Amino acid sequence: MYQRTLSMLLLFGVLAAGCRARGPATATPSAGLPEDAAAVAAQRGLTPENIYAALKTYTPSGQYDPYLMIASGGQSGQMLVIGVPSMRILKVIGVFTPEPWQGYGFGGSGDEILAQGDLPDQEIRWGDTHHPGLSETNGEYDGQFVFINDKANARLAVVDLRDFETKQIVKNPNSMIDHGGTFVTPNTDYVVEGPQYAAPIGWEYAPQESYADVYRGLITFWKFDRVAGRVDPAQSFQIELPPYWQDLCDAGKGVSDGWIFCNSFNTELATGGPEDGNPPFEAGTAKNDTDYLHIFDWKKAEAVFQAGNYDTINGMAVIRLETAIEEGLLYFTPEPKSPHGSDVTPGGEYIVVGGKLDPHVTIYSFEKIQAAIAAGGLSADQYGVPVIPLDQSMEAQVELGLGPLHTVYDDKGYAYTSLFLDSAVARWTLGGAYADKHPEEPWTLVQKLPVQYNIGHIAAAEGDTASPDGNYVVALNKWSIDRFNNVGPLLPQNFQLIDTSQTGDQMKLLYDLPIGMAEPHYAQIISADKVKAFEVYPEVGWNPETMAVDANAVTSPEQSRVERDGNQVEIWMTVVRSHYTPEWVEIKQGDHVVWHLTNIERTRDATHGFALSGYNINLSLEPGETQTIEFDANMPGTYNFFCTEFCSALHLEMTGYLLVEPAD
Ligand code: RUQ
Ligand code: CUA
Repeated sequence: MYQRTLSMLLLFGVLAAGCRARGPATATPSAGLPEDAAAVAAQRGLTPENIYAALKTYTPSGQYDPYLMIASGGQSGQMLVIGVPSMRILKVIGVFTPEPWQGYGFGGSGDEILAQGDLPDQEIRWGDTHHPGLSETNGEYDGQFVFINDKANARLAVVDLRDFETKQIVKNPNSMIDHGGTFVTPNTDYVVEGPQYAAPIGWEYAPQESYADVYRGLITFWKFDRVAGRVDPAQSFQIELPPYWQDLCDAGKGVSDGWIFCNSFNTELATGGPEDGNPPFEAGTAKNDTDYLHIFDWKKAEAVFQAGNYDTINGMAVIRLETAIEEGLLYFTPEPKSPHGSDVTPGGEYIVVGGKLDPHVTIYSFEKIQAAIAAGGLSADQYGVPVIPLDQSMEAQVELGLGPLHTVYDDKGYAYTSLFLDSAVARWTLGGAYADKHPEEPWTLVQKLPVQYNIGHIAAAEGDTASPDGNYVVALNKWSIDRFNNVGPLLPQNFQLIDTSQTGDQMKLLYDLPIGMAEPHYAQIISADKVKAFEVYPEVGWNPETMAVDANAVTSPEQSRVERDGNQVEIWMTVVRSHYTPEWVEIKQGDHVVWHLTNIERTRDATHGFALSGYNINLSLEPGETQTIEFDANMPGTYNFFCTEFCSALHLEMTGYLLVEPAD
């Protein structure tokens, strides 16, 4: 009897949570929770809100998520793939850091990709990934590629979503740190890498006193060749900027296609150094009441680049600041105190900028910006960049709370802004072109939902495309404090899933996902049906680096062989459940070994590993995949190679010997 009553109460709660505005729900006992479910709920102390959240997120075994969240992996240098709404982690993608499960960076083609990001005299094997940028067609995610930056070393990586593997890393030849990227232009013509802390172009030595004259900002337009699946540095260019600290950027789309917007701070040109009696950076960079939103005409910049109107610095085309001013590529407009974020509305009409020390978001009108540029007569900043007065560019300001950072959108005319200091997600109404989408006042705060804690970025389902979906928002919280079991003083980050399917003040917190591997920054959430990944590689012998059949693939054990030419030994090996062919490889100390391995399986998930003890070699060979390793057999001895994936009942038997005979 108690359980029957409880189940009615619980169901009532579930329904009430779903239709609070529509008056009391009238549940019948027969529609209640099953008694055993009600007992579980009672035993676990679940509230009606908890049960609603569980029903919104629980994903039965074998069912797929409708969305994939591609998240930055922060200091891990990697990327994460997470199912939404289940919040199940599906994959860590090795990007800037060797990744053992994928055999990325332990002898196979990952070594070459990682080496593309090295400096001439320094190997770099980690990254601080910040902002994933999915490739777009007409301002919509197209599911083909995702790009991400490494803030720590100013690099950019290209991941192909056919196999979720990194294909290319490019090192910015003129910057050593970046931040405001990656983001793409609406058809992925360019992958843009925005700068951060100013430095001399090419990071050459320049003393602090030369800051205003020599230090510069630099935004990079990496040309993306979609057919090759690679960035083409020869077709890429940069624009020199004043030494403000350009921060977060977004590409215009729709009506603002062809333009790019970046917030900035430190227009004070603060150089810090309290040890020399200067204000420290955090004070010096926050002195001015306003900084500058940077407004770029990238289509015109592309034309200037194509006309050859640039300097080549370290092999890269750099459009000089004076050229950018003369040609009308760059404009400024003021932004309030310590701005952060720059997020273009779905139709491209407005640009929303947060203010770390301002309770408002400021909304700029692209139309007004264009009118001001056309009217001319603008005054200039200290570097000669034309400045559009705020009252000529601003559409509205909305007071949201403390520490507004980033903004995403939905299909109901709402914007969602992360409030770092308030630890909340603010839902507010767009006006103007969006006012008829919702019944509320335009440009008004609708709801502030507390999150746990210190939210940085925010992501929404298809939330920065031309047509956001509007079902889910994820808060990417920097602190988790008391949310999880104590695992020591270094705490996981906390991704919190929020239900945004209902209008008005009905956002609900659904689920927490602890990220215990680094501090991710941004994430994007793509509709899962847009991603058409391979189930197995299309043909036996597939080389994931070239995305074609490898000339050294062998398709059957009969073709396996070992050939010697002087001290060069070349091995063609097949890999299949549950053996390597050949199983014994005998070479001599000092031999140079080139070893081709082909997984000839056609069965989904029949991945084999190849670990070679002692030689720091470790591969993952997915069905159909070919990899080549190359090493000098300097250490004599008896070594096993073995499979690291539990592929079959005879997985332990999947091994072989490498005998390295000592040189005499
Ligand atoms: S920003 S610290 Cu993405 Cu808010 Cu980098
Ligand atoms: Cu192949 Cu284990």
